Amino acid sequence: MSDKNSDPNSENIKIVNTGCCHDCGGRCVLRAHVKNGKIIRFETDNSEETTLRACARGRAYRQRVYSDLRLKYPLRRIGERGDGEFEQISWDDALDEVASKLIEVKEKYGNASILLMAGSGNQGMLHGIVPVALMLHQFGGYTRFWGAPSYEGALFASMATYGTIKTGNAREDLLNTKLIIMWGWNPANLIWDPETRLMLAKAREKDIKIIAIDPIYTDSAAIFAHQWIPIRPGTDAAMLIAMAYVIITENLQDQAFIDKYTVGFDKYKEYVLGLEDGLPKTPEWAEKITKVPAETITNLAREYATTKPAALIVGWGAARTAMGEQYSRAGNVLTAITGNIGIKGGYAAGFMRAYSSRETIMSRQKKKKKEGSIVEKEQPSKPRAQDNPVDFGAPPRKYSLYKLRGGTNPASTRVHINDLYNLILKGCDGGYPADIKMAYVVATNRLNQYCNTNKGVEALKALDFIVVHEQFMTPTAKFADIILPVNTFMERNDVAVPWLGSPYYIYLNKAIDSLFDTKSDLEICQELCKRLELPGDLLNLPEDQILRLLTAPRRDIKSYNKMKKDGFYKVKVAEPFIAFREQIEDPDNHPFPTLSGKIEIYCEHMAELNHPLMPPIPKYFSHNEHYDSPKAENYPLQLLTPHNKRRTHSSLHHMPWLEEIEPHAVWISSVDASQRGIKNRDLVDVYNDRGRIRIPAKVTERIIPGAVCVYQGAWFNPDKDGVDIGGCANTLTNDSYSPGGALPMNSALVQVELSPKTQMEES
Ligand SMILES: Nc1nc2c(c(=O)[nH]1)N[C@H]1C(S)=C(S)[C@@H](COP(=O)(O)OP(=O)(O)OC[C@H]3O[C@@H](n4cnc5c(=O)[nH]c(N)nc54)[C@H](O)[C@@H]3O)O[C@H]1N2
Ligand SMILES: Nc1nc2c(c(=O)[nH]1)N[C@H]1C(S)=C(S)[C@@H](COP(=O)(O)OP(=O)(O)OC[C@H]3O[C@@H](n4cnc5c(=O)[nH]c(N)nc54)[C@H](O)[C@@H]3O)O[C@H]1N2
Ligand code: SF4
Ligand SMILES: [Mo]
Repeated sequence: MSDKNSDPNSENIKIVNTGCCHDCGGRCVLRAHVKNGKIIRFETDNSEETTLRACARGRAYRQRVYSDLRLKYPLRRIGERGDGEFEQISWDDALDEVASKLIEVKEKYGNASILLMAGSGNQGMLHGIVPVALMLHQFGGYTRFWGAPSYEGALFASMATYGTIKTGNAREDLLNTKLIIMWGWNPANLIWDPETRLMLAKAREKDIKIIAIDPIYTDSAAIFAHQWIPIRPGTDAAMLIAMAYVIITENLQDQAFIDKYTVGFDKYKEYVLGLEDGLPKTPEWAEKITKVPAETITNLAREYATTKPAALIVGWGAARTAMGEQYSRAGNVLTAITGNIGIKGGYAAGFMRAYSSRETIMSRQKKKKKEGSIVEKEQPSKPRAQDNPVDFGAPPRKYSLYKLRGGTNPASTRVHINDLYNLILKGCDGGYPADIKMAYVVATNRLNQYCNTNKGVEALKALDFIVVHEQFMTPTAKFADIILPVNTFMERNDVAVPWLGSPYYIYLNKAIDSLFDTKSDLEICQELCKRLELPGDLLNLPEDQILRLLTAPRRDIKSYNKMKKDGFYKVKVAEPFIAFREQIEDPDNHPFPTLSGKIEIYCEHMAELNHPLMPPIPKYFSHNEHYDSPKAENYPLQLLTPHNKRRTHSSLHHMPWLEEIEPHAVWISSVDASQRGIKNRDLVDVYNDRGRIRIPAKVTERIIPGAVCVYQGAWFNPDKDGVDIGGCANTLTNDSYSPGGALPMNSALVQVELSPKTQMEES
C-alpha cells in the first residue's frame, strides 16, 4: 500500500498532516506524502500514546481518491430513472437546474415537499450534510427524518433509563475492571474510537477476563475473549432478564445501590419472578428462547454479580432489531442492579458516549437553566442557523420521550428514517406530514443502506426530481436527475470530532487540489446560495475561517494553530472519564437527568406513553419476523447484517486492496449448509418476500446454526430478473421500526438455496 521510494527527506516530497473521517467508528491520523501534487503514500500517528492510528481502510484511502470509478463532472439523467444513463453537463447548467427545481417545488408545494436524505459519508464539521442543511434552512426548510440507524434503540433505552446518552467510561478505564462482557460488540473491526482495540489488547495482557456474546464468532471474540457464548439473534433481552432472575433469587444484587440510586426495582422483580404474568424468567425459560444453556446463563449471572467492578458493554448491533430497545434497557438495568455505575472499572452500558466537549458545552448551557428542572422539549420560536423551519412549533410525536432533554428531536413533522419510502409513496393521504416531490441526497447511499431496497426503488421512481452530491456512481446516485460530483477529504480542509467522544480532534489539512471537475459540498452550496438569492452568511467565508468559528465554543482546544499544524489535537484530561461519578458520589447535588432524578428501572415517562410494546420495565417480546413467528415456516433462517472490516458501510466497496480482506459471501453454518446441499463457495440465493440476492456461500463454524450473515454495504445490483447479484443486505430487510425507533436490520427472516445457476452447471 505504500510507495517504498517516498523518502520524506527528498526535496519533492511534502508531508501533509491530515486525517480520515469516514463514519467507521474512527477519525484517525493520516500523514499524506505528496509528490508533484499527488499522494504517493500514507503514514499514520506515530506520536505518543494514546495513538490515533488508522485502520486498513484509511491506509488504503489512496486507492479511493485515485479510483477510476470516481465521478468526474456534473451529470444529467437521459434514460429512465435508475437506468444509469447520463450526459455530461457544465457546472453552470447543473447548478441552475437544481436551483430552479428547488424554487419551483417550494413555490408550488411548499418547503415540506423537499426531503433531505442525508447520511454519514463525511464526518467532518464542514462538508457533507452540514452546508446543505444550513443552505436549506435559509431556504425555508425541508422534511427531515428522525431516528439513527446506528443506535436509535440504544439511545431510546439510554434516555429512558438515565435521561442522557453520556453513559460510557473512558477506554483507559477498561484496565481498571475485572471482567469485560462484550455483548454484540466487535471493536476489533469496528474501532469504536481508535484506542479501544489497544485497551482491549492491554486488558487481555493483564489477564482481565473477557467474554463475547454474539451469534458470530467475531474477530473480537477470537482475538480478545476467553469465552464465546453464541446466542440466537434477537433473544438477548431474554438472557439478560434470566440473568436478573438468577441474581435476584440468589440475592446477589447490590441492594444498597438499588435503594439509593434507582426507582422501580420491585416492579421489575415482579416481572422477572413471574409474579406479574405467572411466568418466572428462569434460565431454563431463557435457554429455550436463546439456545444458550441454562447453566451458562446461571454461571455468567453469578460471575457478573460477584466480580466487581465489571464492565458490561451492551453493543448496538443487537439493538438494531425489531424490539431493540428492550435488549438495551435490560442491559442497562443489569448494570444498575449490580451497582456497576459511576465507579472505576464499572460500566453503565446505555448509549456509551464518554467524554466529549460537545456535551461539556451543552451541560454548561443546561446548568444556566433552572437547577435540576426538566423542561419539556419545545421547538424554538425563532429560527436559529442549526434549525429547520419546517419543524418550528410542531407538537411532539406520540411515542417520543419528549419530556427529556437531549436525545432524539421529537417534532411530529419528522418521519422515521426507515419509513421514508412509505412517506414518499403514501404522503398526506396516507397519514404522513407531507407530500414529497423532490429529494436532496447528500453523503448517503440511501437506497443501499436503508431497509427494503426494492421498495426504495419504487419510491425513488415516484419522485419528480432527485439531486445527489456524490463521489461515486452508487446505486442511489443512479436514480438522480442531476449528479453533482464531490471531492474527497484529501482535497479540502475540515475538522473532525471523535466518533464516540474520546478526547481528541483531527484537523484534515487539504493534501491535494480537487481532482477532475469536482467541488466540495461547501463550494456547491456557495454557488447555489447565489442562485437562490440566500445570504449564505457563514457559508460564504473561507474554509479555515468557518472552521475557526465552528471550533471556537470547544474550549478544550487550547491551540487551534497547533491542531492545524499537527493534524490532530489530543486533549489532556485530568483522569479518565467515569460516567455518573458525580451522581453516585454526591447524589444530593447531582440527580440523574431523568424525571425522577434516579436511574429508572421503571420509567414513568414510558408508562405515560401507554404503548403495549413499550412497557415501563424491560421485557422480552417476540415479533412478526422472529424465529418463532409464522413467517419462519417459509423463511426459517435469521439474517444478520452487521458492519464489515473491509468497508465503511457501502463506502470503499470497490477498492481492490480491501476486497482482498474478505470476499463478499453469505455466512452459513455447516449444519444449515449441509441440510441444503450447499458447499463452501457455492453460489446461493438468499431470499424472502422482499427480494432475492445471489452470492457465494461461506460455510463456517463461526456462526450459530439457524442464523446467516450478509455483511451490510455491498452494492445493490439487480439483474434483468430483479435478482440482486451485488448482494445488498437491505434487499432482504424490513422497512419498519420498533416502538422506540430501532431499525430492524438484524431481524429479517430468509431462506437459502443453491442458486439455479449452480444447479444448471452441475446438471
Ligand atoms: N442492513 C444494514 N444496513 C445498515 C446498517 C446495518 O447494520 N445493517 N447500518 C446502518 C448504519 S449504522 C449507518 S450509519 C448507515 C450508513 O449509511 P450511509 O450514511 O448511506 O453510508 P455509506 O454507505 O457509507 O454512504 C455514504 C456515501 O457518502 C459518500 N460521500 C463520502 N464523502 C462524501 C462527501 O464529503 N460529500 C458527499 N456529498 N458524499 C460523500 C460516499 O461516496 C458514500 O456513497 O448504514 C446503515 N445501514
Ligand atoms: N469497519 C467498520 N467499522 C464501523 C462501521 C463500518 O461500516 N465499518 N460503521 C460504524 C458505524 S456508523 C456504526 S453505527 C458502528 C456499528 O457498530 P455495531 O452496532 O457494534 O456493529 P455491528 O457489526 O452491526 O454489530 C456488532 C455485533 O453485534 C452482533 N449482533 C447482531 N445481532 C445480534 C443479536 O441479536 N444478539 C447479539 N448478541 N449480537 C448481535 C453482530 O454479529 C456483530 O458482531 O460501527 C462503526 N464502525
Ligand atoms: S476508516 Fe475509520 S477507523 Fe479507519 S482510518 Fe478511517 S477514520 Fe480511522
Ligand atoms: Mo451508524
